[in-house]
Amino acid sequence: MRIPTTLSIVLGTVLVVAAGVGSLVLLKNILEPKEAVSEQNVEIRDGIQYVTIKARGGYSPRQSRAQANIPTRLIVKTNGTYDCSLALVIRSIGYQKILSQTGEEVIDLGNPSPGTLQGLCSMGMYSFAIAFE
Ligand SMILES: [Cu+2]
Repeated sequence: MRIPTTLSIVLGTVLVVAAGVGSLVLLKNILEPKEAVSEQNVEIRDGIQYVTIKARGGYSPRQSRAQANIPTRLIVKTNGTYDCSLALVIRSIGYQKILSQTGEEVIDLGNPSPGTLQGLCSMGMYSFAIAFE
């Protein structure tokens, strides 16, 4: 019965390691809520700043920080979105549109001045804000 014993030790070790990794991932998700980090949705590529917001059951992240006075595009991503976050309004730039249920809407914001840009669903239930600094 040597081989089965070895096999069960190996399997046991694999299970313990897998459980350990699983709890670490769980712990990491608890300790680092995604909402807390907004910088990850802002990137500058080839001199253009892209701010990405997900729209589904509201907008996320709700608060973002970006640089003012550089060419900026807002990307609003939908993915099987059927709620009113599809009805996007950005009053300060006179923008209003019903987005497609799955896709990416690219909105040219020009070179935003310092200040806060706010997006809302058409009835004002859901919102997001981007602080340009
Ligand atoms: Cu709404």
